[in-house]
Amino acid sequence: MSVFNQGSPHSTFDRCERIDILLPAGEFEIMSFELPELPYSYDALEPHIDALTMEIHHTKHHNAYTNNLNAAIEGTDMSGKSIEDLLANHCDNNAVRNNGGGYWNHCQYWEVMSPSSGGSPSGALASAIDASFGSFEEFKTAFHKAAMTRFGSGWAWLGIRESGLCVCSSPNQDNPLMDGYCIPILGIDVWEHAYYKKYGPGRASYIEAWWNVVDWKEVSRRYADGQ
Ligand code: MN3
Repeated sequence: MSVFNQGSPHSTFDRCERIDILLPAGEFEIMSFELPELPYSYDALEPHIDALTMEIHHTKHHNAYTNNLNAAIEGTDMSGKSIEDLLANHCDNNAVRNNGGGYWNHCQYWEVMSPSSGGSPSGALASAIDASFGSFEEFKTAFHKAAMTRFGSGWAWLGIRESGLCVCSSPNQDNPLMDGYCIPILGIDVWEHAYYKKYGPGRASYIEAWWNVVDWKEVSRRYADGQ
C-alpha cells in the first residue's frame, strides 16, 4: 500500500469510532497524518546515501513536517482532507504549503528509492522517456541540470504532462501538485540535509550516486497510475 494512504481518515476510523462513544459527535478530530515507516533500514542505501543522513532525515526532518502539518490543520476546515487536496487547494496557507509539501515530498522520496536498484527503466516508462527526451541518458542530463541549478533548497522532478514527460524543479518544499504543472513521478531532494554529511557541498556527487538507488519499478508504477 502506498504510504500516501497512511494518515487518511479511514486509517484511524476504528479508533475514532471508539472515541465517538465518549464524545458528542463533532467534537473529535479524525485526521492525523502519520510519519511512514521506511520500507528498508537506514543503512540500506549505503554507500550511496549514508545511514546517519537517512535516520536524521526521516526521524527529524520528515517527522517535523508531519507534526507541523497536523498542527496547521487541526481544528480547521482543512482537517480530514487528503494530502493531495491540501496541496492543490490550500497552499495559500504557508504552514500547509511548507509542511504539507514536506510531508508529501519525503513520502515519495523514500518510496522511489530502494537497495539493489539503479539501472534504467523498462517498458512503457522507458518508451515515454525516449519519446520525450531522446534517450535515457539525455533525460538524466536534463534531470541532473534541473537538480543542480535549483538555487538553494528544493527538489527536481520527472513528471507527466499532457504532451509527455517533463523535467522541472521547485523551491523549498513546493512540488508540481501545487500549481498543477505536472504529475510528479520521481523527485530528488536537493536540500543540503539530504547529502551534506557525506558529500559536503558536492551536490553533483550526491545526484550521481542517487541514480544507483532509484527504484525504476516504483517509478514505472507511478507512471502507470498517473496516466
Ligand atoms: Mn528533505
